[in-house]
Amino acid sequence: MSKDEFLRYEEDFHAKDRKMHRKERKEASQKDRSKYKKSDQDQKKKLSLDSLPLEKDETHSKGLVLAVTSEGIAVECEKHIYLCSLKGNLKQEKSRNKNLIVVGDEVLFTPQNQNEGVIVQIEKRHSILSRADNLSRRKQQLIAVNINQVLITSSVLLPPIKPYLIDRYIIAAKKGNLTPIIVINKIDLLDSPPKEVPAEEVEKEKRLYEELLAIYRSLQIPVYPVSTKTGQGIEELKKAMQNTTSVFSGQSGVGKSSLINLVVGTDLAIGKIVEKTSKGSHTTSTAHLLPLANGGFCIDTPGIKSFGIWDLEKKEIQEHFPEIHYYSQNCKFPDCRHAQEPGCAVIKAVEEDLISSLRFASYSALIEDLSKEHQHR
Ligand SMILES: Nc1nc2c(ncn2[C@@H]2O[C@H](COP(=O)(O)OP(=O)(O)OP(=O)(O)O)[C@@H](O)[C@H]2O)c(=O)[nH]1
Ligand SMILES: [Mg+2]
Ligand SMILES: [Zn+2]
Repeated sequence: MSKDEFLRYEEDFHAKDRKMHRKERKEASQKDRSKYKKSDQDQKKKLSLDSLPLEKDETHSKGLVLAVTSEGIAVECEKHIYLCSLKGNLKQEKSRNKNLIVVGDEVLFTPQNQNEGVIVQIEKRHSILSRADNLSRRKQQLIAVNINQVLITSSVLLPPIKPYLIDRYIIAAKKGNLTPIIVINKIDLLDSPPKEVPAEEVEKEKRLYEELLAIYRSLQIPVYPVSTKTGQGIEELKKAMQNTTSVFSGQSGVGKSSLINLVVGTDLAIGKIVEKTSKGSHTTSTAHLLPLANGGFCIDTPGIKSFGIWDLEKKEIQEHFPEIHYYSQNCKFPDCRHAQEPGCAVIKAVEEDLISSLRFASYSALIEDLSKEHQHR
């Protein structure tokens, strides 16, 4: 599949006549297959194939996972895109994982014909952005892998900034070996707020925004205030994304796809995909990997509603809040939970505004979440 064909495929995938296309594709691939004798042999051996060692003459190609859809895994190899499936034995280890393969994965695959292949191996990952599965919380849901930085994207007013969500992403990033970077989009709305938002809410959001800038700058986590409407901060963001790999993640509607359109440039026709897949609402439904003109790539992901951190132990939470950890050394009790204990230096520091009450609220909510989970076990 060429890149153009893949883009078309993506559009088809979301089109109303989905079934029709599936049928056409099946017929096309059957036609294709008949041209390849080796694939026919593979078919005959299908039942025992999984347990056999790889054939000597079987060639494996190295590829990069661009997207995982219900129709297949799009793998890029030398500018060509194959729609792949996972080899049977790779599907086994499922107990703790909601998904086994994700955008950013490097794989070895066996091309079956010009458009299709079978993934035989997933290479070791150097970073993982994941979260706890929304429903059960017992499974890890991979968002993207092998990425250097996560652009934690939020917006002001529509929808409003959610500090606790940002804090959760920061922890997930650090646990997964990614650098956290905060992007606050729709900055234009602070100066020209939408009519439906009451003035006091705008004022409140402005104060929250200023406070967050101060907090994260003091924690040395970069913050990029941006606007796709005015172009503010876009050049700086572009620079931060150059020659590296980034994943945009955050709530739905904050402007991840809009930002990517601006940064990646219109020549790649990304805007078209986003528009066509969404029938007006612009909602991204699958994670995509997109190359950048000057090296590196970025990943667009569907918006999330909530974010549970995967594999987080209660005792490690405090390490992720350096300012809380710092003041906790003066608590009267060494095992102080900073709840209602007498002589708690953390609560005192919050009261004296030495620790941000927003950060303390994030911390307390995480502790409470984990306590609830333990009760359910
Ligand atoms: N005022 C204002 N609106 C913006 C800005 N950036 C994006 N929007 C609007 O916000 C809406 C959502 O943008 P998207 O880019 O689709 O958001 P998303 O984060 O990709 O959303 P999901 O794909 O659902 O996760 C669109 O209507 C955009 O026009 C901005 O800087 N300012
Ligand atoms: Mg989107
Ligand atoms: Zn304490």
